[in-house]
Amino acid sequence: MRLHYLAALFMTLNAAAAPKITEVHYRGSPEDDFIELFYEKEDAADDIFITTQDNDTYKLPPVKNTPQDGAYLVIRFTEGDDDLDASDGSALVYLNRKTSILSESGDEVYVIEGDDGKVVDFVSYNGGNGDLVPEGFAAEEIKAGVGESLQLVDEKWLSAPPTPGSNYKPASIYQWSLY
Ligand SMILES: [Ca+2]
Ligand SMILES: [Ca+2]
Repeated sequence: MRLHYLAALFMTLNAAAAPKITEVHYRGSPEDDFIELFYEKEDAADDIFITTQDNDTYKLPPVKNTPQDGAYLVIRFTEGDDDLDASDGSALVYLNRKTSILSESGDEVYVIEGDDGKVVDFVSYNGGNGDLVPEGFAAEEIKAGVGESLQLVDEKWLSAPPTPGSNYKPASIYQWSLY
């Protein structure tokens, strides 16, 4: 009985899994800027949307071959060749725009799952630009330094040199620049 209960619980947790935001690069040119998501192997891959709620909602293509320890999807805004094979730990998608979807003066980033619009992850920076903070999330008082991006390291947001497709590993805590 106990085993059955645990199996059911595990399946429920898996069903709720979805990618999370791990990096936001908003201070560069449209070609430089990107959003990075981290996919666990079991994360839903085929019904995920990204938006800043400024007339820019995009459905993300499914990421394939996510390895056991997960993979990063780098979302770039201009034109290029997608690489949706995450077997090497990262994948890349281009939204084919002329401009970044990230406002340099402040914005919100939402990861949405399914057609019912459930927000599965959220971050805002520089005070946002007026869109709602979803229930269960908080507005973060964070901003990136010049030439740097916001990165989630050990559950904390910090500003560091960009690491699209991988995670930032500071040699010491003194290399973290917090704003
Ligand atoms: Ca916004
Ligand atoms: Ca990164």
